[in-house]
Amino acid sequence: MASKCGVSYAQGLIILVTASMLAVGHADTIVVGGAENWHFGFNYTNWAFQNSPLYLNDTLVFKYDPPNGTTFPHSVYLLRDFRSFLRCDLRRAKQVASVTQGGGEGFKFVMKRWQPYYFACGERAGFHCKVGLMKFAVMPLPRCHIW
Ligand SMILES: *[C@@H]1O[C@H](CO)[C@@H](O)[C@H](O)[C@H]1NC(C)=O
Ligand SMILES: *[C@@H]1O[C@H](CO)[C@@H](O)[C@H](O)[C@H]1NC(C)=O
Ligand SMILES: *[C@@H]1O[C@H](CO)[C@@H](O)[C@H](O)[C@H]1NC(C)=O
Ligand SMILES: [Cu+2]
Repeated sequence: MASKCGVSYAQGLIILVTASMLAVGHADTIVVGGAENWHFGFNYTNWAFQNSPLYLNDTLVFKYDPPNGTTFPHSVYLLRDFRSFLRCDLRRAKQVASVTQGGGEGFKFVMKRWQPYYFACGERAGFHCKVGLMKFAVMPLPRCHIW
């Protein structure tokens, strides 16, 4: 994935310029959990670990069925910091997607800032986050370093 960034000096300045032009505006769309989507009991920390690195402007897609008689509701929150992430502390967390927004094509979140993002499901006062493992942290990287 990062191969575009691995331009060596031997490949010359022309390629470097072209590569950096291509890199601007390039971004991937990643479904959180892959085929598992966003559900209770899947290890999203492990998923994030296996799918890293992610990059600035990449889009994360959270897919989960809206609540009905048979499905459990889920949601997406951004936790405030690493400490609240560890504890699944939802106080002062920011809801970014409601229980209905994960339907259809899913809820899309673009990581626009160079900062850690602490995602969690906010349902059942942290139970989904804590026991259901519905949380993960991402630090999106700049796609290309300029040497
Ligand atoms: C991310 O997208 C914004 C607006 O679409 C753009 O201005 C910015 O350069 C992009 N950043 C990166 C690292 O590609
Ligand atoms: C989830 O995955 C992480 C990273 O692989 C691992 O350290 C952790 O023990 C796993 N958690 C559970 C409850 O299996
Ligand atoms: C609830 O949603 C699930 C998944 O979309 C679907 O399989 C199920 O039939 C739905 N149940 C009801 C009662 O609508
Ligand atoms: Cu949940």
